[in-house]
Amino acid sequence: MKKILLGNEAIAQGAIDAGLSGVYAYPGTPSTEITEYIINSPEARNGEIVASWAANEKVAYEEALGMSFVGKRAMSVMKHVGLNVAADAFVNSAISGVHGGLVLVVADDPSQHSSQNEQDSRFYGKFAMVPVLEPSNQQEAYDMMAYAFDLSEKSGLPVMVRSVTRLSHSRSIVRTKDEKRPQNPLRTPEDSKRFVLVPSYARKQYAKLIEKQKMLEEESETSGWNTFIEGTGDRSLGIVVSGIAYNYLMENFADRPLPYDTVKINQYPLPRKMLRKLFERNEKILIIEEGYPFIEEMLGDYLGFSDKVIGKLTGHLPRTGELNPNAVAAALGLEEPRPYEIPEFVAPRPPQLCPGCGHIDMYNEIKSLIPEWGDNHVFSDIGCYSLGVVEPFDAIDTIIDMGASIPMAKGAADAGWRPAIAVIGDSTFTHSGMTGLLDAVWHKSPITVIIADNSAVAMTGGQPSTALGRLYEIAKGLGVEEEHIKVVIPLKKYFDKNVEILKKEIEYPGPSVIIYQRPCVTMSAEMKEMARKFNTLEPSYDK
Ligand SMILES: Cc1ncc(C[n+]2csc(CCOP(=O)(O)OP(=O)(O)O)c2C)c(N)n1
Ligand code: SF4
Repeated sequence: MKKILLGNEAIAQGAIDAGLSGVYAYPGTPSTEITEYIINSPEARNGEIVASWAANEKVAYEEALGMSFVGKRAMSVMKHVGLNVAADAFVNSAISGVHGGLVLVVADDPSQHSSQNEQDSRFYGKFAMVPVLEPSNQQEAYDMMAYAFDLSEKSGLPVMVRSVTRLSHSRSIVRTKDEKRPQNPLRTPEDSKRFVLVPSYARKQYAKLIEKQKMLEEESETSGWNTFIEGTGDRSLGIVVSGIAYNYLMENFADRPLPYDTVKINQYPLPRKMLRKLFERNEKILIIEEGYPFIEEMLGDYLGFSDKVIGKLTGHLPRTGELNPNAVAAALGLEEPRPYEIPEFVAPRPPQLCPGCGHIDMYNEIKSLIPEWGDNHVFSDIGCYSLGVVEPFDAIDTIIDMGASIPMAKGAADAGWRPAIAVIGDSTFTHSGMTGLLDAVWHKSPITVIIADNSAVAMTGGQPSTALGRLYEIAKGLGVEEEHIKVVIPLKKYFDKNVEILKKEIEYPGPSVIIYQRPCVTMSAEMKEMARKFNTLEPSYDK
């Protein structure tokens, strides 16, 4: 069947057709549509496939690992920085190995369209010593999923599929299979002790992982995903091109044959024999890859004894941002680059909070007190409320990674900085803020934690928040004294009351929590109804 699919949808459909039993994810651009597609699939709706948002990426990956342990095919999906959160589970699951096929899909964001950095997940794959697959187009993304699950079961290892924004978020015709592979039956591993990573077992498992590397390299050589493309005879240059960058290369040769021998990389570890042949036959080697100079660092001459390898490290291609066909044309020294620039379809405009958003009232209240405190007292986090950093608010001073606001406020308070305030969203709080608050409670730190509770994971499109209706009880359970857990409603009419509460809690020399509760105005009717049902707390205003 032919379908027009986003790269993310092709990945999702490929997984469904490959016998997927469960997907576990935490939302994050550019990966979110993969899980949303499966959640909305008939298979998930009728309960054949478990499709759920987890509290964070580590939890998501571990849930997928649990499903794999009992023999089923499972997938975990996240954005690149999410893998920092899941890294402990991911790296250790390469040591234990998996049972049912386990595929980790990571979407990288070169150019940082919607991210704090443009880190390249391939390094994590290499670090964990597991296979990495990198599709060049939507069809490959679809086809690769079946292969990824097969390879995971054949090698007994998790397999990473790496996408990038441009692939995840562009559409193309994809031919899908008419028949779905049935799901695996429930069956636990015969050698289940390998999942017990105490040193006596873990050492053996690590040795096995090392042994498997030969087989993985052989697989990269023969699977058909890596290809040696013969050029028409120009031996001045050979090319190594990976993932989506293959399209940028071929756009320059749409109307003529490729003159250079080219190794197209879609699978790691790198295919040594193919690359050796390329190196032996050609004078220079240009490496074209989206992301960090990952292949280039491996193949390049670190000590500079020769200048055979060129690419991002040698300045032939840009180090930052996404590649494009023009950048590749320049690296190839093509005299007549294609006669058009990369079009700007959407004129860039600064992001802003939606009219009527509760975060606006919250920041107006915080901002009214900043003249008293001075700058650099408000540590914040990642979500729609990050927009408190721009005008007209200019109310927050740090945004580093999900969950950093509370520990940073505590660290500053430890150093004697007063006041020390953390502003964190409801989903970010349950993702990775709770442990920071527990620490602050244990040390009786004088910090004020403002939870911007809009009952949704709004920034990534309004997914349900695992925090819904639970924040008060969580804060209480973590040990915050009840008289210092306040609930306020960020509406203009409560401005004075909210500022009064804020001032009082900031004066309190211990940890306090103020829950600013008002649902995101863009939420679906269904989610608004859920919020009405679960947000039952009375605001902390004097009667
Ligand atoms: C580790 C990590 N995972 C995912 C993301 C993507 N992301 C950014 S903000 C956010 C959630 C924000 O939700 P919430 O804290 O409730 O704030 P809101 O956007 O609703 O105001 C997510 C998932 C990220 N930046 N980092
Ligand atoms: S999506 Fe919701 S939380 Fe985000 S800015 Fe708009 S109203 Fe505010």
